[in-house]
Amino acid sequence: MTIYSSMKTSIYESFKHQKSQGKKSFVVLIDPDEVKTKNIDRIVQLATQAKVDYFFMGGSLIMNDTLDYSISQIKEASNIPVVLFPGGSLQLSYAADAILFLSLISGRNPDLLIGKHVETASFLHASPLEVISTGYMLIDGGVATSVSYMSNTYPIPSNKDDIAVATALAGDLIGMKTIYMDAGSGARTPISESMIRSVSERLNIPLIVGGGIRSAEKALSNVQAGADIIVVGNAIEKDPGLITDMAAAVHSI
Ligand code: 1GP
Repeated sequence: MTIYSSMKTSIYESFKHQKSQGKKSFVVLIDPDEVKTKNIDRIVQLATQAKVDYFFMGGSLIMNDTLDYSISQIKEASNIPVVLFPGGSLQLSYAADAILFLSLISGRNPDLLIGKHVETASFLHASPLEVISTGYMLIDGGVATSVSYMSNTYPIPSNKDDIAVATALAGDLIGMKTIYMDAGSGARTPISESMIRSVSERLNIPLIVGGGIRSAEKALSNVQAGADIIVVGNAIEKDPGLITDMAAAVHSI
């Protein structure tokens, strides 16, 4: 019997279950173009020890064809689910467990609201991947980000909590299953606790937050403000040892 991707919900169910229990999740973001093989081994080992909840895989550019290989390396060494966080429609792999099906709802680029979705829908529907509809919101992080440039969209200004709330609510009302607020990889200023709190207080679906988080203290203050899932990439690429303290801080709630 064919199991269509749209029928699979186990990772999203775990997002919702954790939220209903008031528990928080920690995600390590791996850019398969930037992390060398030896770094992946170390990151996966530390992540397994620290009980990291998920790996997200993705980047803004495709430099090579290492995605399948990187995922298979992770799968050999750990049971942590791998979720695709694609920077483009070439970043698809059956080796992953799920994919964030991203709509860039902070922007006004129709290609990233419906165009790419049409291009990839048939592939995804027939794939074994769990597809998680995600309202993706880019928030100004103080530097021009790859996502902003590549998507040809402006981020939401960092002090406009009301616009962030309205955008997240619109995504929820449209029927998206989760909201991902991202200051962009390497953001100088991560998303403020004030904005996270304002959005999370009004949202019933899981809230993912990332971009420029560099310390366990920041990860903790973000979950205290209402983020359900914290994503860290850059800081861990530079210092994989951060995984232990960051995961412990997020799981302490
Ligand atoms: C970027 O939210 C992620 O899309 C993570 O950002 O690499 O800055 O941790 P960093």
